[in-house]
Amino acid sequence: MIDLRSDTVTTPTDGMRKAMARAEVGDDVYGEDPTVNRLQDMAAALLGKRAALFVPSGTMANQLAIRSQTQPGQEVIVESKSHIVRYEQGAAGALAGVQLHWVTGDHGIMTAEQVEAAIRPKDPYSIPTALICLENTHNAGGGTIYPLSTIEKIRTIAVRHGIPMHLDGARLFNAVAATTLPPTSYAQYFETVSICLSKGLGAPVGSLLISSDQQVIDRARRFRRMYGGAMRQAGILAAAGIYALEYHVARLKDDHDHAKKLARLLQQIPSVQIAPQHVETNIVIFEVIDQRRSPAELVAALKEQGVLINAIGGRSFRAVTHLNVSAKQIDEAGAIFTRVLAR
Ligand code: TLP
Repeated sequence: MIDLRSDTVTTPTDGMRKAMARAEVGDDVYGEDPTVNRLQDMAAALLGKRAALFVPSGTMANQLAIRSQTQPGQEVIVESKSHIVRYEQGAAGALAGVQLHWVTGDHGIMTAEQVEAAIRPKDPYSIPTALICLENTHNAGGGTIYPLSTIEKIRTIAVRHGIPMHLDGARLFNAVAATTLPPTSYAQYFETVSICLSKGLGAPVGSLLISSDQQVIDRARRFRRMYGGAMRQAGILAAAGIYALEYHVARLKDDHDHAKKLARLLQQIPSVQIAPQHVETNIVIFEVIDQRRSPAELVAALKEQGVLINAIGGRSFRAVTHLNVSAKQIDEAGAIFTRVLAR
């Protein structure tokens, strides 16, 4: 089976499993797990920040960023197709008590003008804007890379209004691999950044919230406990994360080449609508015009032939490349797509 549903389906490599088995551990609620501490220090240093917190999921990292930098009754600016809006089960409202202000970007990318227009005036009637969140790469936008110049312009506006910024960098290292820019070049514009180890980087579990402000991380540590995310001998998981950051960043480039190849193969199928120039990293979003079969039926027909993808609403589908999919399997997947979709 060629599983292109997500890069979250990756499984630990032999080298990663060995690192996990060897990991020195302690009780992380006491701050005594040396491997967790090493991962946190490593991640903070990589992004040029002061401190980091290891958490079970990307969702928790984003939610801790929101909870730790806002007060109930405030507003957070987010892109309308962002993970925070679409896939976090309303957590920002339910857990942080904030309201989300959606801005619709182009392939997930908001302009500085749009962000500025969304900032509420400081008057007795308006809800205060407390945080601006960007997503890089943008998942539902199609793995889009945020242009650094756009981030810089948004930052200038945020600073002018005294509003902190959070980056959902679940796939920040895909942007890093694609642009060859250092992670610090992106991270410098944000008070907090979340990164996921369990997507293209291939770790089984784990994300980090990273910040330039030790107090934000201290608050996030307390809320992590509140949200049930404080773990004990988590060094076994952190060891996988360290291994992922050491060995699996450079190879993300292969996933991007595979995604571009897949996009070119899909483009040749008459019923498929795709803009290969928008495939910038490891996510391929395309539409299938098929009057006879529903999206669920198309997914089932592809599965029967050995390819798994996700239907993501309307006539759109998402295929994601990752370390468990080889170049040969991309060619095989292309042939299966042609066979099933051209039918
Ligand atoms: N994305 C998953 C699904 O939840 C949609 C996927 O298959 O792509 N930020 C971004 C940009 C993400 O894409 C995801 C996961 C998360 C945060 C949350 O990470 P987890 O799943 O670890 O909570």
